[in-house]
Amino acid sequence: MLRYARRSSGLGIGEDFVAKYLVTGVAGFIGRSIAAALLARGETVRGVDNFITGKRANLVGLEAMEFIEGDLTDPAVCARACAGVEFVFHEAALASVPRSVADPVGTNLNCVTATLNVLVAAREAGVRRVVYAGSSSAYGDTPTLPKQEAMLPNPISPYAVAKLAGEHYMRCFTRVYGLETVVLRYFNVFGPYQDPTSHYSGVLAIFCRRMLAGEQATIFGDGEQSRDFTYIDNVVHANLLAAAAPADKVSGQMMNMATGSRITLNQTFRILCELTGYSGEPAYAPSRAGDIRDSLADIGLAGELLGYKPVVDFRTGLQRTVEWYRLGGEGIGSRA
Ligand code: UD2
Repeated sequence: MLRYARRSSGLGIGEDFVAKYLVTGVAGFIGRSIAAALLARGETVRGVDNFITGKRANLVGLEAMEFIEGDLTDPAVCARACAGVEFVFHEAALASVPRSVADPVGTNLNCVTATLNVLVAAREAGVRRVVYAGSSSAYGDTPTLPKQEAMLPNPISPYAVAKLAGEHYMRCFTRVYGLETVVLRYFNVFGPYQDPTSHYSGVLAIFCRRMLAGEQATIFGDGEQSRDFTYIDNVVHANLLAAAAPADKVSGQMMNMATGSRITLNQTFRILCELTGYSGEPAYAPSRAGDIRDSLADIGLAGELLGYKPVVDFRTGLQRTVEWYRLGGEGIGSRA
């Protein structure tokens, strides 16, 4: 029996269309990248987004996907999105530490309530597995490096609390309801399609855009804070592995998703000067509230449980990212 009927024509979604994969937050850069990889593999995909931070332009190239515009804080949207699917990649969130400091309630709603709604709908729809986008911010500002999964979480921003609550809900739904869940704790993901236009955007997207335009970038703090910046292809690769891995090995588990190396913002700025041709100096401004000093992952567990190894290193990823922004990728969306 063909469980997942494919749509019959190149235009529109036939009535028999049933997606095997749901990607939430599909108009965001991580969701978009996962959906593109699934479609390239010939999978049937449904995506959902409310465009609070996602961009319509990011859906260009994903026409083979069924798309639902809707908000996951609405249980009816979650039910529609989950109907018939086997795997959910839950990427939707209101990312950003400073955004959460400014609006903790909005972050809670779009991260915690939405995640709980997705889990309830997934369970009711008979979804097999939910793969969740966790955040390295869960570790907080503890000095021990690298961060290992067994360490006690110590979230220091509303965003970190909200993303961590989602992790707990995942594990709880596995234990209590038998729904398979896998948590990938992402460490500062970057790459093409990341929105560089908001002051809540990831630092590398902001820096690429500004430096390519010959504008000064601002470093918050002394620039000696460090991150395990993770190129998007590594995260996509890990998500596909997490969906396919045997349940007895990965269900109910949480693991770091990163590269296992770190770099300071000052060093990163210098590399970006080389890659973009920018020749000025950065401006320095006071540190942001809720900011973490150093972040570095131990990626041993993902290696053990998923067979994960980074597929693109930081410098190569940064080169590709700069090129994408240089070619005007932002807002165009058609460059894969
Ligand atoms: C946190 C998480 C990350 C992800 C992200 C989502 C940590 C260690 N990481 O990233 O995994 O969940 O949240 O938003 O908690 N900065 C500047 N200038 C700018 C913008 C940022 O200096 O114009 C600094 C910022 O103060 C921070 C660093 O760059 O020290 C990285 O900031 P970010 O917003 O890209 O990501 P971060 O680390 O808050």
